[in-house]
Amino acid sequence: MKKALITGVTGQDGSYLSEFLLEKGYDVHGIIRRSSVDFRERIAHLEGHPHFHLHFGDLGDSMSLVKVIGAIQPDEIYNLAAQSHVQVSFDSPEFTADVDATGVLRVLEAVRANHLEKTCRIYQASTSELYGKVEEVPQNENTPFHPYSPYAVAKLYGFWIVKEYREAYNMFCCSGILFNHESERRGETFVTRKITLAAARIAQGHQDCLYLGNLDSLRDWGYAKDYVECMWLILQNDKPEDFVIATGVQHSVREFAYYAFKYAGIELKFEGEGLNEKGICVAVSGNAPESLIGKTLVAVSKDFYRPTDVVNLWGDPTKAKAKLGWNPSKTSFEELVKLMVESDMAKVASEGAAAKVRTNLAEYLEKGIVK
Ligand code: NAP
Ligand code: F7E
Repeated sequence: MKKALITGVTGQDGSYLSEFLLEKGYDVHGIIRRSSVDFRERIAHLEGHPHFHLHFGDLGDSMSLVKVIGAIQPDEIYNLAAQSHVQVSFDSPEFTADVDATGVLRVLEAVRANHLEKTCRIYQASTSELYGKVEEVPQNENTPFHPYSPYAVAKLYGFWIVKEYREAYNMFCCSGILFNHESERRGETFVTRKITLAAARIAQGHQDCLYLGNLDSLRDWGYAKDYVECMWLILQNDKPEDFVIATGVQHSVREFAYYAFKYAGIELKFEGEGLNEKGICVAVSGNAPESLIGKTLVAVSKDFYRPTDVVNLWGDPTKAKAKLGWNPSKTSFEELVKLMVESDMAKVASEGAAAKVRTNLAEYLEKGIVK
């Protein structure tokens, strides 16, 4: 039985990848951080599975990585752990660098310290944020990088150190350059989930208005459940190579909001520009209250603008399609928005006002009010 080690197992991707690898018959080991609060909601359903094991470790602590990797002797490592929020990286740039840059080096060195460099394959969670202030559209494996946030700069180090260890020590280590991927399990401060939760709460009378930043920002959004398959495919390839993983389709934040509200039963019309733009309710359907008609339900706040923002991400997955046989169109943009809204409609219906309290906290975190 093959053994896989996942860092970042409690995150969105870690939870889907765990399910995927368990279904493939792997013995799955995950690293969790020792913390004062247990927050393992995304993997709670896997705890108790005979082939799912958790170990304490931290990307900031090389000794813990050497110990865990030595004890497990994994065939594959998926390094998904990161401070993954771009806005947070402006508030905590040093922490972000330590985890997202030096943390990658610590994983690679822990593999070498255990003399596993010939047998253990390593996947590094790289990102479309490397293209940052983009120099061409769409972006593929040959597009020049231009990182545009402390997060992206840290991830660029991760990308290059993986490439360096591949060439210097002949290790099977590769980066998946993944474009944005979302799901029902997406963290609540990322724009898609913030929108689907807000649309559900507004439709059910628990919130008055959703405040967003740059509505013009363009992203290539896919479904996280489809993307974790690619992480595995990259490690099953004959040789270690880096791959762009994307849908090849681009939409704006405004479009995402339009469809999310539509699936929550609210038709929006956007009026105005920049900070004065508003999404006004022009019609309702289903159980959404008629009293919403005429109200401003989406407004723009400068609190959610970034010092430098990446605004034109659009991936070209040709190489992954050809070499890995991966299908980038399994879940369409509209299907993705719909499944996220349906999940949040159900969540808000069962949690009611409690769902609002949680997200207010998440917004405080994003704005940096709670450090
Ligand atoms: P996520 O939901 O934010 O999960 C991040 C994970 O990293 C969590 O399990 C977190 O653990 C863990 N972590 C953070 N700091 C750590 C540390 N010092 N030591 C050990 N674990 C630590 O992220 P995601 O969306 O699943 O993304 C997975 C990876 O892909 C990340 O590296 C992200 O940067 C990258 N990526 C994501 C996307 C995307 O669109 N989702 C696109 C490209 C690349 P706690 O639960 O303890 O906080
Ligand atoms: O922002 C704009 C924001 O925070 C998307 C991470 O998984 O994907 C993710 O990073 C866009 C940006 O994701 C709000 O300015 C507008 O242009 O959802 P996001 P991200 O920054 O693209 C990449 C690939 C990763 O690697 C990261 O780990 O939406 N935006 N208004 C907003 N963003 C947020 N968060 N909140 C707003 O209110």
